[in-house]
Amino acid sequence: MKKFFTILISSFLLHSCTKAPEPIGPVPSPEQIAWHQMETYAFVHFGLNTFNDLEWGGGDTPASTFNPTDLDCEQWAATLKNCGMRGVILTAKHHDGFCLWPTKSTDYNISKSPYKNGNGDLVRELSDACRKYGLKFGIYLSPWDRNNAEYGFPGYVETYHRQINELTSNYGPLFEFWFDGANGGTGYYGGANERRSINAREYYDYQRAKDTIISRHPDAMIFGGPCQTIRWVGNEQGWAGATNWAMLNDDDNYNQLTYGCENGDFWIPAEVDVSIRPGWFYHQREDHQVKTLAKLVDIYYNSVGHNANLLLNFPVGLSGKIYPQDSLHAMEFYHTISNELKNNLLLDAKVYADDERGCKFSASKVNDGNPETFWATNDDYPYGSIAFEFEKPVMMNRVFLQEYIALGQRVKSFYLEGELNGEWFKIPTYDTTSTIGYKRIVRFNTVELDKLVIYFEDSRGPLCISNIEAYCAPALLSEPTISRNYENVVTIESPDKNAAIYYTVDGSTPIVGDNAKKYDNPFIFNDKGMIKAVSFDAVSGKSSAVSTKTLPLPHDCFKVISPENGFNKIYDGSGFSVTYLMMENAVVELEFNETQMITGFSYLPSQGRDASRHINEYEFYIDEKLVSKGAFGNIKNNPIEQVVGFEPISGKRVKFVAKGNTDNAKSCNIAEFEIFVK
Ligand code: FUL
Repeated sequence: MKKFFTILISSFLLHSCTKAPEPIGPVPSPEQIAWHQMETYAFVHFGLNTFNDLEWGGGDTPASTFNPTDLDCEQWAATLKNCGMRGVILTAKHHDGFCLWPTKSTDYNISKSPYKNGNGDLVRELSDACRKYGLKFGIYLSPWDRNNAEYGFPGYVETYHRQINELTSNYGPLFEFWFDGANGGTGYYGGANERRSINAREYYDYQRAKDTIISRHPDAMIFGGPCQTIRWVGNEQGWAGATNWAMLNDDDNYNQLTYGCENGDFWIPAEVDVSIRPGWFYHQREDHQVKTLAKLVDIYYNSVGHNANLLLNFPVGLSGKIYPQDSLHAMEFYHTISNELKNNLLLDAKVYADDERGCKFSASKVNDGNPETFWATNDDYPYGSIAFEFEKPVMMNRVFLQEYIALGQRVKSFYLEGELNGEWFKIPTYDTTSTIGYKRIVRFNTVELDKLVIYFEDSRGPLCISNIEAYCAPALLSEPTISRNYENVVTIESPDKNAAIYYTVDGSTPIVGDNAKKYDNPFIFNDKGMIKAVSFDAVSGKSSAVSTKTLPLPHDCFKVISPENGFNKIYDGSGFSVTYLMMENAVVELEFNETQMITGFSYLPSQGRDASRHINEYEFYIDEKLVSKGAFGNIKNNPIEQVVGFEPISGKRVKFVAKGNTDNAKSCNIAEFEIFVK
């Protein structure tokens, strides 16, 4: 009897302290939770566009042009694996309609190309390689088809479903199926060459598509369309809102795509798709525009760190391989993030909260390393605070939080406070601290702390926090960028807000604590000269490599004779503000106030994404005498700054004349033009 009562009492106690909070809907499906856990995976855009230097082929590009000479899907898979990617999504068909597998649904496919003499099947090759390298595999199948004669009519819908059928039947487990939002417009359409528009929500019969996919791949996420289970984030720049709910009500509302909807009825989390280069497909002209390490790291914190998954695109090149600079940057990115989030400062910290829902949901669950346990507050407590106490002071600049999303996304607002030597202070963060969701990583400038407290000010119900970590990421220490605008204001920027910047203006190498000045604000520099700068991390005492900017004479030292308008954009230090000149008068002519010893000039073509009309032939005169003429050989493919130098020539008036441009167009572009003098 006694034994019975003991069991009864202990089971009562156990029950009273083990009841989890009620879910607050909507909640994710187990498949969606598994997808959240993938966090980072790759996109590959490859197809006819690659071989025709296009982003959106019209549907009339001959299949015979698809001719990779050295295609190696295993190289893709091995590279992507080494970059920390957990899966790959392949553009099995882009808007041009060309299918990368030997489909029976259309002749416009890989079997009509020279690749493997028509016996290739890229979907097979990549899915096999993914399996071999332990990557999940997904498919992008553009609904819009600019090749198909029946596009816009019922016939194409059947063709499209046939393609979905083939792809879901023959290529192993799929983790994601991507329906692109771009729809309808001009196209070849079997020779009709016209504009066709459809109502995308109805035309494609997405419900049938979803049924087919899910019946064969129950774990797969559906991206896009009216039956989606994950959503587009509303931009292709690589960021989700700092406030980011996984819920959605209205997928036509762009604001909701980026920030989600607190009271949304559906769990439809965001996926951030962004390319490692400006374009989705490979273009040689973008070889110098592979995103920098600093940019990729920022993208990570603005996507994975903002409760979204990151889908990073690799435009496979003409040879059929991922380019070395792309894989190098992506690998550095992976190692940097892994290193930044390596030593969890909270593992050994003492933790306590102001409210706990009994023993099973105690504060200690946030740093027990188990994602299935969580700290929860009582039902009447939709807020709360949690404190971490360190044995000795720690340096910190990242806090990493996760909610137990199986019970819904709850937190609406929180902030961080630190304590050092008994002094409390609020920690200023880089962006708003509002929602958390599956994962939120908060960045701030390095602070020293004895204690960290996180105040959850508002929540949709009792808190359910499964994990909290904190880190001190070393500064990235990329070289700063130096630029001077038309008003002679010099700005120096470091991609890492944690790093200080030091500089010199006399051409000497900046040494922190010696000749270098600390940069706090932009400053005027109205002379010619050389500015050098470094990023400096006070925590490690390390400096970046030195960046150097040679500044020509400021514009008040000369009179602009040509062009009449737009010289301010040519002399503002930005490759993105561009002046276009008609070829018959594509002249930059300047007259110095005083005679100068001229040593050369530089021309920077537009750095815009789809820039064309770069000057590729020029003449250069000093005091009406031709001193240099020539061509900028590879400027179409590699539109970087073109520098021409010569032995010093004394003169007052200089003239740069564009004699040709890369597109034989009537006008040409100039982003920047500078004259160098001794
Ligand atoms: C866009 C498409 O139009 C682009 O070409 C690319 O495929 C990108 C991922 O989605 O909407």
